Formats: sequence, C-alpha cells, structure tokens
Amino acid sequence: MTVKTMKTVKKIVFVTGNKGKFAEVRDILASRGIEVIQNKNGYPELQEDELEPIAASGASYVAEKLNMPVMVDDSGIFIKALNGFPGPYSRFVEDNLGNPKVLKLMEDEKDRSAYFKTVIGYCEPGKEPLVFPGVVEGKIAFEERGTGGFGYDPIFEYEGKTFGELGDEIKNTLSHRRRAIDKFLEWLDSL
Ligand code: ITT
Repeated sequence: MTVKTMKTVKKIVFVTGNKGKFAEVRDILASRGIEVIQNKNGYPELQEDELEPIAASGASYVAEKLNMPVMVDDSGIFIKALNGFPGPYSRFVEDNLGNPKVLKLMEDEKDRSAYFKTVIGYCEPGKEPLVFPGVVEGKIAFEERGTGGFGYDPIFEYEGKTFGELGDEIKNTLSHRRRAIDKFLEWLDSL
C-alpha cells in the first residue's frame, strides 16, 4: 500500500514573526481542520527579486532543522509605477519608510496599479520544497484608509475599498494570501 503522508497532516509549523500573517493563516487553515503552530525563529532569507526561491529555501531549511512539516509565507506589494518596488523589499520599506512615504513617492503618479503577492513555501523533511503563489490586483489609494489588517492594507484598494476598510473577515475571502493558501489546500486534497 502506498502511504501518502500529506493527507494526514494536521499540524504545520508556520515560521513567521508577523502577527497579522499568522492570524490570517491560522484562521483559514483552522476552517480546514489543520492546526498551525507559530515559530518565530525566522530563516535565512535569500536576496532574490522573486518571492518563490525565498519561500522555497526558507521552508526547506526549517523543515530539515525541526524535522516537521513547515510552511513559510513570503509576501510583498508590487507597485507598477515604481517598477515593482518595493516587491521583495516590502518589509524593509515598511520598517524604514512606512505608508506615508510610499504615498509620497506615488504623489504624482496617475497609474495607481499594484498587486499583492504571497508565496507559501511548504516542505516536509527529506522532501523537495513546494511553492504556492497567490496574487490580488488593486490600486494604491491616495491616503491611508481603514483600521483593519496590517502593513500595507490601509493603502491598498480593492474595488474601491482598502483592505484596511474591508476588515480581516472579508480580506481573508479574497486576498493574495487566501489565494495562495487555496492552492496549497487544493494540492493537499489532490494527494
Ligand atoms: P516573516 O517573519 O513572515 O518573514 P515579514 O513581515 O518580514 O514576516 P514579508 O517579508 O513576507 O514578512 O512581508 C513583507 C511586507 O509586506 C511586510 O512589511 C508585511 O507587513 C507586508 N505584508 C505582507 N502581507 C501583507 C498583507 O496581507 N497586507 C498588508 N501588508 C502585508
């Protein structure tokens, strides 16, 4: 008999120091009966222009270290008028510039198009890492609006409302993270 271990995965270590991400992923996976345990110890992040290799290597590194199924989430906001900036540098930009300065950079830009992207990296010990990307297209608002979510949510508009205004429950039905997790769950279900 072939035993497909994945189908029985009920507990996954999620390596993240970001409270907002953890809460979203925990809530989405809880609805599927999967328990997510937060690990805040981080992982060495590759310097890459793409999120996929960063997520893959992070998940693989920690899965070997802990000998458990591990997921990581590498995310960013990509602004068209800024040639995709801040993209993989979104954390650094949030910490050092913040939303007001990003809005200032966008002051004279007519093209407000942007997208959020999440790449979930997943790895079991001894196996190759897998990546599941999710994207949501939107626009950069002209000012911060709304108190929900975290990070760039108050400046990211989806169909007229910022993610900050939509609030966590609605955001979790349509966000980049939700789309990435749905792909991950589809894969789990296909095993
Ligand atoms: P990790 O410990 O999981 O790496 P992090 O916050 O450093 O946490 P990222 O590098 O993936 O994670 O995040 C990039 C930045 O994008 C960071 O400033 C986040 O706050 C922000 N971000 C990620 N997902 C977001 C979302 O759904 N809404 C708003 N901002 C988000």
